[in-house]
Amino acid sequence: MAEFIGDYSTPAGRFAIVAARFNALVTESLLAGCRDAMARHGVAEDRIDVAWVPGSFEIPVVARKLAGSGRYAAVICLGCVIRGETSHYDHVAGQAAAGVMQAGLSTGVPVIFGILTTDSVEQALNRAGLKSGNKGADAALAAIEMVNLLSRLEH
Ligand code: INI
Repeated sequence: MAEFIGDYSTPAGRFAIVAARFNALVTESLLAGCRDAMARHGVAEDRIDVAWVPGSFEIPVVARKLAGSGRYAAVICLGCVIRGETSHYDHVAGQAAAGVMQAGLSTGVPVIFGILTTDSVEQALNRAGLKSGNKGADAALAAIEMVNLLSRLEH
């Protein structure tokens, strides 16, 4: 029986991060956490490109383009959708999630969902470097694990 698992050793290749400017106070912290985790795992800054989009709704189209370019081992998507009083949240959060999944499935490149979906600003801040860790760092680890797993599946 073969068993495959990706580890957190320094992965090969370049990485792209797609970050939303909406709720930038939160997404800039996610990006900082993501970059820090990449650096701690041996991925130098010059192996990382960052693309900024207006909001989380715009993340999938850019993630799809970058993932399909053949230039990146993984694409990491960072955003923050905070529930308001209208159904806007559901549309933005739902379509962002579906689009990120679609970008990965249609290209075969890991496209990581680092988009916070929270009920409040406090919850979002807690997940962007306060009480609940930094989901940008978690997204970096997921990307590294997936790149290493896919590499093992190929060899
Ligand atoms: N975009 C977000 O990333 N987070 C949000 O909380 C948000 N809310 O609540 O409206 C949001 N809206 C903007 C959206 O992503 C698009 O940029 C906009 O609709 C233009 O297409």
